[in-house]
Amino acid sequence: MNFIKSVKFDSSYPYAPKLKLPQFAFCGRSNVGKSSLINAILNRNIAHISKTPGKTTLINTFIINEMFYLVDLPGYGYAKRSKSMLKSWQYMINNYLKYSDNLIMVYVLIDSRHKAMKSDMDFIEWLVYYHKPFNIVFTKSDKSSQKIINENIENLIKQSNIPYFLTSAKKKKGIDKICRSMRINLENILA
Ligand SMILES: Nc1nc2c(ncn2[C@@H]2O[C@H](COP(=O)(O)OP(=O)(O)OP(=O)(O)O)[C@@H](O)[C@H]2O)c(=O)[nH]1
Ligand SMILES: [Mg+2]
Repeated sequence: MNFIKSVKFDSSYPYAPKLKLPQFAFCGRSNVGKSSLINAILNRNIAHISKTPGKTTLINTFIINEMFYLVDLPGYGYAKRSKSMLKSWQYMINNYLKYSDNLIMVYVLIDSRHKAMKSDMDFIEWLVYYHKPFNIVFTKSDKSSQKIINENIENLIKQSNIPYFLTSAKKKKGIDKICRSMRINLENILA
């Protein structure tokens, strides 16, 4: 089941772009695995990955099947950058999400090894406040025990019914489920 037929790098934007086609956006703390997840979904190394947090500083967009975008956003909460730089990133991310009228889904990535942090919770609250559709994606499941992962999932999801995925970009775990869900979301908006 591969619904990815064509992939084209579109652009690296230093500002919030106004995109015309439907979009899936990938957000989360620096180093959580946004670019790796995008590569796993697209089944190629097209988004830049780094061991150093803060690699993606621009909004990178990829056009899929000449029909929709995957949007790789800079990570939030990276402490080693200056305060003013963090503010301008935050502003760019928030501005993009706030004014994009063709946003199908925001994937909020959380490292499955750790409890969600304050910056994650703040970001989720922001999405709720602005009525943005979002799902949670727990990343790097190959790096931790099932027990810890379950605790971290339970801690965040609790009784809420936010859909979530458990993934490993490295082991290609949970990737099919995300693809299936993306396809259903696309079919719904195009119907
Ligand atoms: N073991 C393991 N490592 C992963 C996985 N996903 C990402 N990584 C590693 O985590 C590091 C960061 O991955 P990126 O995909 O660059 O993370 P990012 O969220 O795009 O980071 P920024 O662009 O800096 O915000 C890299 O060293 C990846 O190889 C995974 O599923 N398993
Ligand atoms: Mg990145």
